[in-house]
Amino acid sequence: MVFSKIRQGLSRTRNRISHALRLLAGDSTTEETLEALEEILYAADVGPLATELLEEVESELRRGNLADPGDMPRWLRQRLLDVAQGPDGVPLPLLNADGPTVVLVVGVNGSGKTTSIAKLIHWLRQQNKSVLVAACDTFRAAAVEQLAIWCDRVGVELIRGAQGADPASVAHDAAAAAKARGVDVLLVDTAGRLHTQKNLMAELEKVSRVTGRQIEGAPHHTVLVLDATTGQNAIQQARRFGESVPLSGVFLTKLDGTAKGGATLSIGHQLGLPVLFIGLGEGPEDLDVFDPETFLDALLQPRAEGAET
Ligand SMILES: Nc1nc2c(ncn2[C@@H]2O[C@H](COP(=O)(O)OP(=O)(O)O)[C@@H](O)[C@H]2O)c(=O)[nH]1
Ligand SMILES: [Mg+2]
Repeated sequence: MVFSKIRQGLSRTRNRISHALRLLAGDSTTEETLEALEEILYAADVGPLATELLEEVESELRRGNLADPGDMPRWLRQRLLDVAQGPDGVPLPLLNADGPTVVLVVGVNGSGKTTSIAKLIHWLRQQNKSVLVAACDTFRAAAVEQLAIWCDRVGVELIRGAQGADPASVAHDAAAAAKARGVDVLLVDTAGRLHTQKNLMAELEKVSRVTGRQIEGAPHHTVLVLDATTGQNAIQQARRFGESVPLSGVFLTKLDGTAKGGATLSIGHQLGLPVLFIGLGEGPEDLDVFDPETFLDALLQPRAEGAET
């Protein structure tokens, strides 16, 4: 995705931190510097990471480091980069050499699972990969219809059951079809809410297990979709899902429109999970493979003269 789109998506986060960044780059007292840094970190909602970084800076300053104006922005960028690079991610492209790669997509209702699947379809089709989709959110009729519309639009086959069908049986049929047709990727959409949290987790475990009976090693990836606008709340969600199904990484949605873009940086750090993709809009093309360097440049670079974002 073009840099300007990421910049635009992050503009609300960036607007909140740009003033403080200017202070950091100037010649200021220790106290002013720390205040500016604190403002940046809290504004971006990087969570507990803020306290850690502030303590680090204080000790650097005590030792007489970071004294030159200009040192601080460089230091901050480097430290945020270390954090954003996080644990070793799933190597992208995330596909098996032989046989279908099964990607289970999980997350709470409204986090953007179905939209993210449309984006993943678009991204995979651009790489000439064949895709099959399983509608395992059978709990809500509208959920299947929404997915059907996306699939129709791009000419990708959808495996669906009758309304209220057992999601595991849909997963079973879809995995069998993926194998028989030799598709590259099976994307599995799942429910985000059931009568109880316990039911939901049991269902996810079952869906996950069933695909593994059809295709060796499946699901090869379980991607947790998190809404960036929920900030630190997303961390709690991630923990709950992670207790039921092993997670490969995060698809962080709705980074356009939020001032909490910094959560992208802290999520990996707090959960030991890599951010794999970011969502920057409602359209199927609004996906980016998360790249910490590009992301940080988009977040921290001050507005260029004459630029509109
Ligand atoms: N602005 C924005 N909206 C998004 C993004 N991803 C999803 N949405 C919107 O969030 C809402 C819920 O998405 P949906 O895919 O139905 O969530 P699900 O319940 O997890 O399947 C919809 O209105 C989507 O258009 C994103 O990256 N940016
Ligand atoms: Mg959905």
